[in-house]
Amino acid sequence: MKKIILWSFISLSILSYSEAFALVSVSGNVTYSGSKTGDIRVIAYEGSGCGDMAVPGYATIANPGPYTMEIPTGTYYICAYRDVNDNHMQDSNEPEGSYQFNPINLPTDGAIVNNINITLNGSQDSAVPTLSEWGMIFMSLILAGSALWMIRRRQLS
Ligand SMILES: [Ca+2]
Repeated sequence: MKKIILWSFISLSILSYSEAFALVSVSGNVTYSGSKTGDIRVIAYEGSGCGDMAVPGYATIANPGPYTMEIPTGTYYICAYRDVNDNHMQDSNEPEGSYQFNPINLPTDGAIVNNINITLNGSQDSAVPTLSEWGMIFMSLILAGSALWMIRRRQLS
């Protein structure tokens, strides 16, 4: 009898211990269409926005795609950037993005939160808009067509 009580006490304390340190699993997808390379770091921030107070939980992925991180319960701004110069800091010229419904509230220990998707901006390294080959062919067809139409109009009058 004593053994059973002791064992239930031990298992109970293990249970409450693991519960006290339970984390929330946050996962999602990072998309990026630009040409810059480097590790993508997804970070949870407390406080008033991205870059305010980082929490220990974060995720690093080599390429755009799925990430998962474990963070304590709380309210967070989930943000990401591509660390082009690999200095583990977000610099001004590096692609960045944040979850569109920030901040997220994670009140439940052990919860699993999916679809915290982030799109990194690619505007700074996007190319100057140019006509594609098909665009050029289409443009010259319009030009030739309107020239023919004008010639015909002149001949008719
Ligand atoms: Ca950096």
